[in-house]
This record gives sequence, C-alpha cells and structure tokens, in this order.
Amino acid sequence: MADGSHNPNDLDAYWMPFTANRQFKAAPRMLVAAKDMHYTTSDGRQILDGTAGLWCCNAGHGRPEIVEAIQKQAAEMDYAPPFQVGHPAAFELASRLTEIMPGDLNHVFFTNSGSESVDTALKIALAYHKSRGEGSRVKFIGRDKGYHGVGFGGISVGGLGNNRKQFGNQLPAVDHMPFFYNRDTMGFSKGQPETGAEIANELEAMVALHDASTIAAVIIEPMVGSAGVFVPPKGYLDRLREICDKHGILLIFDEVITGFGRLGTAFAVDKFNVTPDLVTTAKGLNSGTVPMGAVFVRAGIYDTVVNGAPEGAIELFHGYTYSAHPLACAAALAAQNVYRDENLFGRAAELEPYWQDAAHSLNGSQHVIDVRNIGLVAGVELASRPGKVGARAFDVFLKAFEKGLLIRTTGDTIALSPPLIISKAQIDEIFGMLADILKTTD
Ligand code: PXG
Repeated sequence: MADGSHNPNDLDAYWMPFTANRQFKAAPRMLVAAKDMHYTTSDGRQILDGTAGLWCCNAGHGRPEIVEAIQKQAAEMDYAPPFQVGHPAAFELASRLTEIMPGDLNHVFFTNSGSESVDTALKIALAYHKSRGEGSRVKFIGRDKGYHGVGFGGISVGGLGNNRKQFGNQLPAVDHMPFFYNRDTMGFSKGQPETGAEIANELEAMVALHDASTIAAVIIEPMVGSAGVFVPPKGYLDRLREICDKHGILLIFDEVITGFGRLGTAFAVDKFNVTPDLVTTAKGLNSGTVPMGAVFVRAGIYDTVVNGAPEGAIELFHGYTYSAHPLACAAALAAQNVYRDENLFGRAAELEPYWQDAAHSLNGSQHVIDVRNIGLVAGVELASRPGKVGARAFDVFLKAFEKGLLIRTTGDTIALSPPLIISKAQIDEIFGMLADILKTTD
C-alpha cells in the first residue's frame, strides 16, 4: 500500500547496520515495494534505483521468474541440512555456475553473504597450504582501502580504518599493499587508467620482508567498490598474478560486487583476463533476492584438500547451517536464467560507452574532483567540505532521495551501480538529476 500505514510506530528496537541510527530514526526513509528499476517509498513515491539495491539486484526488482522459483521451492521443500545430506538444486547450481566461470575455477562452496565468502576463501587457502605440508604459510596480504566484509577475517585483510577501529583485535598475521590510485595521474580516467601498474611491485617487496614461506594468500577486489569505485590500471592485476605465481602464493579476487555482470562480463576475471585461485561472490548471485554467497575454487586446490584427507574423513571442517539453502539455490538458478536469457551481462557491456559518457558529463559540475567508471559502475568524487568528510555527498544523497533517485555514498564519493536492465533514458535521468542537485549543493 502506498500510504503512510506501512510505517511502524516504534523505530527504536531495530539497530540498523552501517547507519546513523539517531539521524535516520528522526527522519526515516522507508522503502515498501520494488519493481524493475524502481522502489516505492512508504509515502508512495517512486525512487529510481541507481545502486541495484546495494550492488546486488542485477536483474532488477520483482522479476516474476525469480519470485515464482522462490515461492515454488518454499512450498516444495523449505529447508534441507547441507551436512552429510544434499538436495539437487545445490549440485545443479554449482555446475551451472562453473559453466560461466572461466578456467579451472570449477568447484563451488556456498555461503550466505560476501563476508562469509571471504572468511571461507581465507580458510580454504590455509587448509590448502596445510594439506601440501606448508603449514607455515599463514599470513594474508590485503590492500589499503580494501573492503572484504565485516567478519574478523574480512576486516583484518580489509584496509578501511573505520571498519576496524572499534574492534581492536584482528587477525595478527596480515599486512597490506599500498593503494594503487593517484588522482593526479589517474583522475577522470575512462575505464582503466593507462599508467600506474608498477605499484604492484610493492608486493614483491612485501614478500621479501615476510618471506614467501609465511604467506598463504593475497586478497584484493579487482575493482575497488565500497571505498569509492577505483579501477585498477592496465597491467596491475597481471603483475600481482605473476608475483603470486613466482612465490607459490594464492591470489583471491573478491568479486562480491564485480561478479555476475557488473563489469559487462560474467566476472572481473573475464574483464581483466587474469585468473585468480579463488573467487568470492555473493550479491548478484541470485540478484540479491535471498542471502547467498559462493566461493569458486580451482580444481587443484579442491583436489589437494579433499584427496589429502583420509578416505571417509570430512575434508574441510567448515560450513554454515544455511549453506546452499534451497530458497537461495532456487532463486540463483532462476536469476542465472534471467541473466542468460536476456543477455544482461552483454547488455551491460553494450551500455558501457553510453554510461561512461553520461558519467563524465559531470566533469565540470560544481564540487566534482574526479569521475571513475567501468562496466555499469561509476564513482563521482566531490571535494569535501573543510573538516567534514562525507557531509557534502550525504547532502546529495538526501536530495536525490527526495527527488526520486537512490544513490550510495562513501566519504564524498557518489557510487552508482544500477540494475543491468537500465534504459538509456534512465541513465540520462540519473546523471541529469545529479547535475541539477550539484548546482544547488553548497
Ligand atoms: N566483499 C566485497 C568486495 C564487498 O563489496 C563484502 C565482501 C561483504 O558482503 P556482505 O554480503 O557480507 O555484506 C562486500 C559488501 C557500499 C557497501 O556501501 C558495499 C558492501 C556492503 C555494504 C556497503 O558500497 N559490499
């Protein structure tokens, strides 16, 4: 119903995640329905979804094929334990997913979120080295500004101070590569910056410092999402791959955001043509409809861990009650059908030049100090108000919501990542609205 009756009387009990609770509860923004490219608010307004929910609803909202698959599965079998018994959709989905993932990343471990996918990948990396008799490889190398979810593993390898500072205790054996972005040389790049790959050589220095025999894995986002949309320079990921290969270190791509078409290819693996050893995913896996994540693992890693255990033994002491939940699997199979039947990853690739031009049309707007883009992602960075990082972008967020557009902000960067079904007219609408809002933002 599109009237105020949806609003609950008491907002106090719900402790909202990553939200200024007091500010929100004083002036709530409530979404009550969603269809295709739009949300409906509790006061009956249509909001254009510029962020695919939270980088996840890649097929758009309320897709009948996905809704019906979830309904059918709920009625047929609501839940099945994933330990020592199975259900067909889990196996079918894993096989389907390995068909679109290149190379020999052909085994899949299911989780319920990106954070769990990250913890799972880190644990598999450790288990792999242990199985090979190299149990001394326990360290992880992440990168400054990295976001890998909010588990203790994820915040440890992650490089965002705000996500760590309240929680003192992290994984001890972690180090971080420097961030690759330099606005002076890379600002307003369209797609991948041409120069700057040499900063990947810092990994070589870190290996020399720690010694390769202590390092299990390097984990990075192939495109930095949460910290504000940063696209790696050409050659950077290839160089990391070379260094990892040289030293027997596993390379993990965190594709929680980039997976399932966001860059105009199934995975960043395809876009950048660099194959890691493990790939973490979630979000777009079932278009954000039921919590689910998946970790893709190369055949050699699976074989080593599984064949290294005695016959009849559980090979990996890890898993979740809701791993491969039937509803999540049904939703994922249906979402994958929509992606395939509507060629949505190809559609994102086709729209990329139009999207790029539209995003860069904000170059020259008041406050804009950088625009970055790749696939159907854009980051528009605004100059911060003195001493108030994030305040200006948050103002833009509030005005956009008021005008009927959902954006995401991080610091003073506006992040945009619409459903892959977006039309050119809606792309114009997003950037037109932002241009107008920036004119009236101090
Ligand atoms: N890895 C990456 C690369 C992510 O982007 C996670 C892991 C964790 O996923 P879960 O499902 O545990 O949240 C993410 C999540 C933002 C924003 O503002 C992005 C995420 C989460 C919250 C906010 O860009 N990405």
